[in-house]
Amino acid sequence: KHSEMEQTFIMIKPDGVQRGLVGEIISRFEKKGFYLKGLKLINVERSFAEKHYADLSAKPFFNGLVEYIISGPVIAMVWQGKNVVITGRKIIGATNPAESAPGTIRGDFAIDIGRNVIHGSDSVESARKEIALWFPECPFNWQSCLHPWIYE
Ligand code: DGT
Ligand code: DGI
Repeated sequence: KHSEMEQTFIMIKPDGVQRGLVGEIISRFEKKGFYLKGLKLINVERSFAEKHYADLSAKPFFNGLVEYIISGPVIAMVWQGKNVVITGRKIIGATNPAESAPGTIRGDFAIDIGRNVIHGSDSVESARKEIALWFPECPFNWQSCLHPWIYE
C-alpha cells in the first residue's frame, strides 16, 4: 500500500565506488525487496557536501568528511519500501565499522570510520530533506511489478 511506503536516501561514498562495491550494495537492497526509485553517479561540489553534512559542521572531523565526499564520484539513490529508513540503516550497519556486525555492508566491507563506504538517512524527516537536496528534479513515480510478491 502506498500509504505504508517510505523513501530513504542512500549514497555510496567515493571509496565504495572506487572499490567496485556499487553492484554488491545495490544487490543487497534489491534482494531485500526494496524498490530503486532514483539513481545517479555524480561528483559533488564542496558547498554541496557541506550542505549535506550541515548537522555535523561543528565536529572536529567535518573538514576531513567533506574532503572525503568530494574526493571522487558518489552514487546517490532513493530506495522505497515499508520501513526502508530503519531497515536501510540495519543493512548498512553501525557508523563505525569496528562496531558494525558482520553481514552488514560496513561490517563486511569497511574498517575505518572515515572510509565507511555508504550513507543512509537516519530518520524519515532527514530522508525527506536529503532526497529534496540530492534529487530536486525527480518524481520517482514508476511502480515495480513485484509488489504482490513482497507485501501481504
Ligand atoms: P489498495 O487497497 O490496493 O487500493 O491500496 P492503496 O489505495 O492504499 O494503495 P495505492 O492506491 O497507493 O496503490 C494501489 C496499489 O498499487 C496497491 O495495492 C499496491 C500497489 N502499489 C503501491 N505502491 C506501489 C509501488 O511503489 N510499487 C508497486 N509495484 N506497487 C505499488
Ligand atoms: O549516519 P552515519 O553515517 O552512520 O553517521 P553520522 O551521521 O553520525 O556521521 C556521518 C559520517 O561522519 C559518518 O559516516 C562518518 C563520519 N564520522 C562520524 N563520527 C566520526 C566520523 N568520522 C571521524 N573521522 N570520526 C568520528 O568520530
